[in-house]
Amino acid sequence: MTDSATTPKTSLNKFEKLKAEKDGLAVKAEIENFASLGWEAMDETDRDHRLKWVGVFFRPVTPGKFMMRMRLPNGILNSAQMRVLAEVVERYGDEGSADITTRQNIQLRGIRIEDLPDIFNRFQAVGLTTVQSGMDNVRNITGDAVAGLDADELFDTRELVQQIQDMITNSGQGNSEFSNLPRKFNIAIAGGRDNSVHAEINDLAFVPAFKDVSPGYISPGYISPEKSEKIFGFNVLVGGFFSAKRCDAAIPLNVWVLPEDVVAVCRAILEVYRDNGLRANRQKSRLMWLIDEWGIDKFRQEVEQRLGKSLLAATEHDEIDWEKRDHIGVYKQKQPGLNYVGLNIPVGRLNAEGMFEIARLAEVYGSSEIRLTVEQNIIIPNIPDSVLASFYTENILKQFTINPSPLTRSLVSCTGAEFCNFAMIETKQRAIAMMKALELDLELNRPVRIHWTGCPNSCGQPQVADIGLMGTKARKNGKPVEGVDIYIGGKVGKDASLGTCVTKGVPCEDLQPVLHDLLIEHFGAKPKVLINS
Ligand code: SRM
Ligand code: SF4
Repeated sequence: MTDSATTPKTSLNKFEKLKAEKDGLAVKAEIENFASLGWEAMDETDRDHRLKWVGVFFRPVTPGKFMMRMRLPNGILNSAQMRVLAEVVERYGDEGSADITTRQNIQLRGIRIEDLPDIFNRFQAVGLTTVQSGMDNVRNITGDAVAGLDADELFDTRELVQQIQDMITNSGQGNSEFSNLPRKFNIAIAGGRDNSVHAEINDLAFVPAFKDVSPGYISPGYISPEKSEKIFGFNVLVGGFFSAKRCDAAIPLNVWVLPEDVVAVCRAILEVYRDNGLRANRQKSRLMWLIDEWGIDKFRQEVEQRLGKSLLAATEHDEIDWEKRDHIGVYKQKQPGLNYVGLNIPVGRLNAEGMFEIARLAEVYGSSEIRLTVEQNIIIPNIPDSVLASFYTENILKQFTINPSPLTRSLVSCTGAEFCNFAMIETKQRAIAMMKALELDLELNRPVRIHWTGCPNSCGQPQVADIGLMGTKARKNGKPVEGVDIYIGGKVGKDASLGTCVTKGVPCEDLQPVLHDLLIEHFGAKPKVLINS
């Protein structure tokens, strides 16, 4: 073989190089060593990048205090697991905290590298994993937040989400088959009619759809019913993503699959992406760029080839025909006499005490189960009618209320400058303060979904919000100041579509009157009449 045959056509970028030198998952076996070396002495590439393959993120903003990102498939955990997470956070005092993320997940803060061996042992004991939750891996897989509870659901997503995670991560142990994708990859499964997972902003999404299957209908692997009948399955969407360079909603793959084929289709799509996705330029490495290059028909053919069978065409209509629900408050379950209760966790921020309390509530009143939503809130399911009255008297409900005010209710915020070095502004504290100030002045008769994100990476999903605020640099009186670009018109649930940027570079200090006017003009807010006493 000549030199030119072995030399890659494009020189590898920094990330491809570090992955080629050593697979990220290799650090799994080196945790004890890192712990004894300490964060300052260990190899910097391992520390800053490869540790993300086990969900451990070096934070340049708080050096030595790492972030840990879990994997919580379908956003579900139990009270024993929450208690272990709370204990981890508790040991760091004021520096320990946790955030519920926009992917139904939890991140822990303040982690010291010397504690990792013990933390991983504790996670293993209660069945928690952080594996492959960062860098060029598949992120936490989202599913319907009220799967198995909602009388109107079409499909209970829980088991399927778990199966996909198990396939990708080798049941949480780590899987080198999928540890070197060209870039991150997001998967979601919607099981209800309200698109609770924001299917359209995922690289791969499954949305409920019934297909008319006629007698004699033959296709490899599919049932041929005796009489014409509607069969439940999913239409498949691909390529949705947000990045600083480009944001796109997912497009139809023109494929309909039975639930039992979902895992295999996920695998086939991931293999096609892994082996063909563009790797030279990280700004162009997400799945949609490959689809652009190939066209959707060729992409579909390649997926069929990997799968080893032909796929059925998508149905014309899917079943997403409801407005999106936020699940805050008390709701009857399909199981008679049981309720699920949605608690508002302002901007998803928790401390150890709050986490212990949530675990206790789930045990005392529910079935020990705890769920997370993509709006960064918590649901406690399986609370019997008979104990609801006493549940309402719990003190923690003053902090994590079941009846929040309309702006706080729908507030979402990414991490921002407190911990994220990409951030151009502080987000979480500012978001809470701004909502409180606006609520003092305005009457609102409906929730308005306001999403804050600290930079154009869009982790806080400003494009799906009624009002999205994206951190940027602005100028005031000739001086650089923290500012936001304002997005309007994100539509979720049925007919979901992305909002667009309407105003650029509003200084944060001037934002309150701008939001005040927007809420009056577009969202029916009315100035409060102040009565002098
Ligand atoms: Fe994100 C990078 C936080 C959801 C798009 N995201 C980051 C990093 C890891 C950057 C860093 O190293 O500091 C942030 C960690 C900050 C920290 O300390 O918390 C970060 N992203 C988050 C979270 C925690 C925001 C939140 O407060 O909820 C979310 C974690 C989800 C999870 O549990 O896995 C989070 N990030 C998202 C989403 C929303 C979603 O998935 O629905 C997006 C847009 C959707 C998408 O990816 O298509 C998103 N994050 C990004 C990007 C841009 C990706 C790209 O293709 O360019 C980056 C930058 C990157 O990957 O290079 C990024
Ligand atoms: Fe950090 Fe930017 Fe993501 Fe916010 S949007 S968490 S600031 S990368």
